[in-house]
Amino acid sequence: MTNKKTSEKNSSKKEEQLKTFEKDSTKQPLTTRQGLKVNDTNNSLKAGPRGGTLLEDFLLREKIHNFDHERIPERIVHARGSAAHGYFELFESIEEYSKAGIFTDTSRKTPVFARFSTVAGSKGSTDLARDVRGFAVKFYTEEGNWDLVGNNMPVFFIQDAMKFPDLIHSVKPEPNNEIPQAASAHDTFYDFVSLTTETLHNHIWAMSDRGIPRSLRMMEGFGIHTFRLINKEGKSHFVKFHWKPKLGVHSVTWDEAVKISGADSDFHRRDLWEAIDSGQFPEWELGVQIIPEEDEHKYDFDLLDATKLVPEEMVPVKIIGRMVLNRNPENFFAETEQVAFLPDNLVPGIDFSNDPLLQGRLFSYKDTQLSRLGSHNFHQIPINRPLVEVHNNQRDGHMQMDIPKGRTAYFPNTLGGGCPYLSSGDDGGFEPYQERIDAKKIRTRSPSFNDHFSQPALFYRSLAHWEKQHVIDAYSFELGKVYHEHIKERMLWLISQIDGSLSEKVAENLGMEVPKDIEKPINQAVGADANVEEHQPGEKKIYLESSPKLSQDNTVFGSIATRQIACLVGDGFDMDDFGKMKKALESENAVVKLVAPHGGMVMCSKDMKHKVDASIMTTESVLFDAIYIPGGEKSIDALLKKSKFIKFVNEAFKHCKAIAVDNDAERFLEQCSLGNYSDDKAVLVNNEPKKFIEAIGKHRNWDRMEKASEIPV
Ligand code: HDD
Repeated sequence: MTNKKTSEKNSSKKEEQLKTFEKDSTKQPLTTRQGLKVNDTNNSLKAGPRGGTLLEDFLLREKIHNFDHERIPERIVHARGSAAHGYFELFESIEEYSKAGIFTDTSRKTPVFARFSTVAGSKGSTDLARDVRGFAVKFYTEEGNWDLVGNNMPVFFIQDAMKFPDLIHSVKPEPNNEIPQAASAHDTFYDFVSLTTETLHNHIWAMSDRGIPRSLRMMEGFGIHTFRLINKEGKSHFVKFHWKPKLGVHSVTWDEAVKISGADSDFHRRDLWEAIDSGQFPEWELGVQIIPEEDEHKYDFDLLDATKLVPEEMVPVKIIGRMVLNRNPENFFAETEQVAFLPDNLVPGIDFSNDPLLQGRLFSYKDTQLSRLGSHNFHQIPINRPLVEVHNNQRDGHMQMDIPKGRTAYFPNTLGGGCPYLSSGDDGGFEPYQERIDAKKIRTRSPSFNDHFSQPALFYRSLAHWEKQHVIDAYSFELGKVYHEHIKERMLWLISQIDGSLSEKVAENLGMEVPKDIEKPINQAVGADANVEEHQPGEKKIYLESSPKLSQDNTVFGSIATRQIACLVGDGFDMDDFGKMKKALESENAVVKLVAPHGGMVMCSKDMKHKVDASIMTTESVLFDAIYIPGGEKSIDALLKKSKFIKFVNEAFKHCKAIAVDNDAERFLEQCSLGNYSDDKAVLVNNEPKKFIEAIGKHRNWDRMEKASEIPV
C-alpha cells in the first residue's frame, strides 16, 4: 500500500518526467540543431545582395528541412482531438474482483492523460460535427500503462473488427471528390449502414443528442467492450467501464451545432482549455458493471457483442473512483498529437474478453502508431513513456532514445547475470487469464449476435419527448442529404423496426412512404458461404420497457459552473442591476462576458469603464448558454440600433436557453419575436438572480421547444 506522501509524489511523477523533456527558450540565444549560435535568421546567404542563393547556406537548409518535415500522418480515425493531464483516485478497493493496484490501493493518485476526439473528420475539422466522440484515457500506473480507449456512447457500430475498414471508408469523405468533410449525411455511409443492420444501435445514438455534446466535459465515457477483472485468486468477472461526468450529460441542438461550426469551429477545444485554465477542473466518476462469469449466458443479448449495452437497471453501475483533469498540455504536437493509445496496454488484474471487435483492435492500434509516428520506438516519446522503468532485450531501430548498457540482448543469458529477469504472478508479472477453450476454428459470426433491433428500440423508448423529436429531426436531415432513393427506402424500413411512428415522421419529412418489407438479404454483413437466412436480423424483443438511465432528461442538473453568460450592454447600462447579477453568477462559477455594440470599453451608469469581451460583430448567440440584459435607457437604445442583438436574443430563445432582463430592458424583449413569454419559466423579467441561476442549471427549457421552432432565425 502506498502512503499519502508517496501518492502525492506519484501523481506529480508524470509531470516531473515530462518536465525533464521540456524546453524553455526564455533568455536563450537562437541556435542551430547542433547548438551553434545564429546571427541572422531573416536572410539567406547570397552571391551579392541581388545574387543567387548559395548551396553552402546550411542555416537556410536546416530551417527549411525541418519545416518540410513538421507534419506526420494524422490518425486515420479520431484525427481531431483535444487532451489534458490529470489524475485518477480510487474511492474503495474492489479487491474481491481485481488485483490491479489501481483498483485496490485507495491511497494512490494515478496520473492520467485523456484525449477526446471526433471520429470522421480530419485534424482541422469542426468540433461540432454530428459524430461519436472518442474518450481515451492513459493511466500511468505503478505497474505500467493501462489505456482505456472508449467512446461517449456505450455501443459500437459493428460487431467484428473485420468490418471496421468498411465502416470507416463509408463514413469518411467519398473517395472520388473528398466530400463531405466530418459529416455522416451522405450516400456511401447510408448505403453501408442500411445493408449492415448491426449498425442500427450505435447509429440511433449518433442521431440523438449524444452526437452533438455541449462540451467534452459534459459527456459520458464508456469502455464499450466487456473486459475481465481478475482477482488475486485468479477468478474472473466480466466488467463494463463507465465514466460519469460531474456536470451531467448535456448537448446543443443541431441548429446550434451548424452555426457554432461557423462561429467557432474550436468550440469544444477552447471550452476544455479555458475550463482547466480557469481552475474549473473537469471531473468524471469511474463506474463498473460487474457480471459473474457464471452469468455469461443469462441475458437476452451476448456480452461479447459490442453493439449491445447492459442496461443499468439490470446491472447497476458501481462507482469506484474519479478522474480530474487539472493541467493543459504544454505543447499540442508533443503531447496531444503524439500520444499513442493502445487497447493492449494492460496491467495485471484486467484482461480481455473474446469480443471479436476488441480482439481486432489489439492488432490495429500498434500498427497505426507505426505509420503515424514513424518508428516502433514510439513508446519512448515522453507522453507515452510509462512511469515504471522499462527493461527488455528489444533493441535499436529508428529513433532509439535510450542507451541500453551491457553485452547481452537475449534471454536466457549468464553474461548479463540472467537480467532482465522474469517476474512471477506473485511478483507482479502479467499472467493471461487461463480461459478454457474447446472449439472448431471457424470464420463466422455467432447467431447470438443476430438481434439488431431490440436495443435501438429500447433506447428510443427510453428518451424524453424532446429527445425523440431531435432524433426524428436528425434522421430527416441525414437522409434528406442522401441522393439515392433505394438507400433511403432501406433506411426507412430499418428505422421502422425501431419504432413505427418514428419512421412515419421521418418518411413524411422526406416526402416518402415507409416500405412494408424489403428484399432480403438486408443484412449483408455475412460471408458468401454463410446461411443468409440464419444471419438475418432477429425479431425485436422487449426485455425492458424502458431504461431511464439512457435519457439525458435524467442526468445531473443544477450546476452553472463554467456556463457562458452573455450580458448585452451599451454605454449607460445599469450598474446596480448588472453588479448584482454578475456577483450572483460568478459566485456559482459561471463565466460572465460583456457583449457590446463595439469593442474596447463600455461605460456603465456609474461612469465607470468596463472592458468589452466581444463586440456584437465578432460573436454569436450560439456560443453562450444564457443571456442577461441589464436596464439603462441609453444602453437599450444602443442595443436596439443594431439588429444583430435582436437576432442574438431570438436565437437564444429558439434554442430554449434562459434569458433574464431587468427594468427597461423589457422594452428590448418586446422588439424580439418571442410572442407571449409571460408563462415561460426561463424568460425572467425583473426576477431574483437565483431564479435565473436555476433556469440555467436546467440547461434548457424544452417545454418551449414547439413554440421556439417557429422563430424565424
Ligand atoms: Fe479505434 C483510434 C475508439 C474500434 C482502429 N479508436 C481510436 C481512438 C479512439 C477509438 C477513442 C482515438 C485514440 C486517441 O485519442 O488517440 N475504436 C474505438 C472504440 C472502438 C474502436 C471505442 C470500439 C469499441 N478502432 C476500432 C476497431 C479498429 C480501430 C475495430 C480496427 C480494427 N482506432 C483504430 C485505429 C486508431 C483508432 C485505426 C486510429 C488512430 C489510432 O488508432 O491511434 O488504429
